[in-house]
Amino acid sequence: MRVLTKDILSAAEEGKAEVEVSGWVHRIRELGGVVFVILRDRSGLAQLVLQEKPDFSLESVIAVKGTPALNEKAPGGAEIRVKEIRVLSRAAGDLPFQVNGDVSKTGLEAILDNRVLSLRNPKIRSIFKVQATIVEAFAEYLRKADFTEIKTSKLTAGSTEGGTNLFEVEYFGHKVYLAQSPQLYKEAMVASGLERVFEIAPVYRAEKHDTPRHLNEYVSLDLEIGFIESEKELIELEKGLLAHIFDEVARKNGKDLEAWNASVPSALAAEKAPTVSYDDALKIVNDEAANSKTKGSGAVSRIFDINPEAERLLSDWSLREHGVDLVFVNRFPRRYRPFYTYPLDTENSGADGGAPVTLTMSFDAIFRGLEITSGSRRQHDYSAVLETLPKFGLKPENMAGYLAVLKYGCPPHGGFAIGLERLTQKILGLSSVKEASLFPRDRKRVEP
Ligand code: AMO
Repeated sequence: MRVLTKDILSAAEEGKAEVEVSGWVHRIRELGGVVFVILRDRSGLAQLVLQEKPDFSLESVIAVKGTPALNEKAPGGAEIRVKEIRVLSRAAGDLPFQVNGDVSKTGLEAILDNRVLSLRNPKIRSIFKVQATIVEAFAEYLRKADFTEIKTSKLTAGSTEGGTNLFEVEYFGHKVYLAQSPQLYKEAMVASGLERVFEIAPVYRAEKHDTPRHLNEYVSLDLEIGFIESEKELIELEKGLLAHIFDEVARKNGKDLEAWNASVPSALAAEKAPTVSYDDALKIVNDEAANSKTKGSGAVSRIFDINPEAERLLSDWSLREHGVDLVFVNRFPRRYRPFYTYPLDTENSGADGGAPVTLTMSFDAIFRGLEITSGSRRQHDYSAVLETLPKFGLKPENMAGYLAVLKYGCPPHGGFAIGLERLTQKILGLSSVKEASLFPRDRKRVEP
């Protein structure tokens, strides 16, 4: 009977005479004439006891038959005394990556250069088990709330999020672009009458930055919803959604969290995350920075924007004041948001008492010092969008499809997008977002 390594203990306890297991050779150790092979399969590790020297090397794929026996010293509390071995695939002896090594001591470049092998390391693979739970929980929560899942084209005629970071694609003799987001399509699907939609798909940003927070291709967890009045409803929706994701990760990925010495906020804590306006957020970060200066951590210059440093300070503040390092910032000035964002009719005096600034019904979610979400209510008024496009360097004639959505009856609507790799990174405390992408694309990496 073929079993998984995790079931060897119960097979031993039940006194089964023989089981079969198969997997990869994780480790080989010889001790006083006996050979111990640690076998790895999708469920974990198991000890095999062999009487003869093996004729296979690490990472070979084998199937063995033998008797399960209790042994407290073996991983999982049991082992298999092997009677028969079949080598299903022999691995070459010159492994370029030590799969069974301590990856916390391995540099990111080595991990990514040897991606197909580094993904065999159980700790590294656990990142993608957590990621799978996030995706599942995101979809599950929204399906229950009557959302419909959609899949939209990743080839577009133009920009949605700002013109500079587009990848061009040669398309039958003319130029098209890889989608920066499903923004305009998800809005179209709200207006199609579905009203509530979500999409889980890769998007593309030709960012030149090589930072721990940027990928050139990432998975966007997008949603869009009709008949809202302001971004505040979206923030409430995201709190419930994140609370569910955190709960599911805690329930399903206990061992994976343990491997990274990580934990998720409780659902209750996520629901209590504060919302602060952009202006208040700037005051908070400057106060926080000034306070840390008086504690002697060096000179601090004024922060004028919610930059990475500000995101970190806001998270610290939220953890201290509200018990959760998740914070929503809303009401961003117009200049920071894309053309489709709904403006507020009130103006503030400008963060530093300068010229009046138009604010928007927009928000970001910052989790553990990193922006994981952007969202907003959208401008659904056809003539207002026509007026706005040129101010953002966009040509109405290139956006006929989108404009038709607004021209022929579109409800007030809004939505947001969570970066899947960033959320995974922050749940597990990974130092770079690239670690949370199976095959990350950055400026110098399109292989493997
Ligand atoms: P935005 O451009 O802010 O908004 O992206 C939304 C979220 O996607 C993630 N993200 C990234 N992750 C990794 N690498 C990148 N280069 C990268 N860029 C963005 C972040 C970010 O918060 N259409 C809007 C969303 C909306 O309003 O519905 C949009 O795409 O987590």
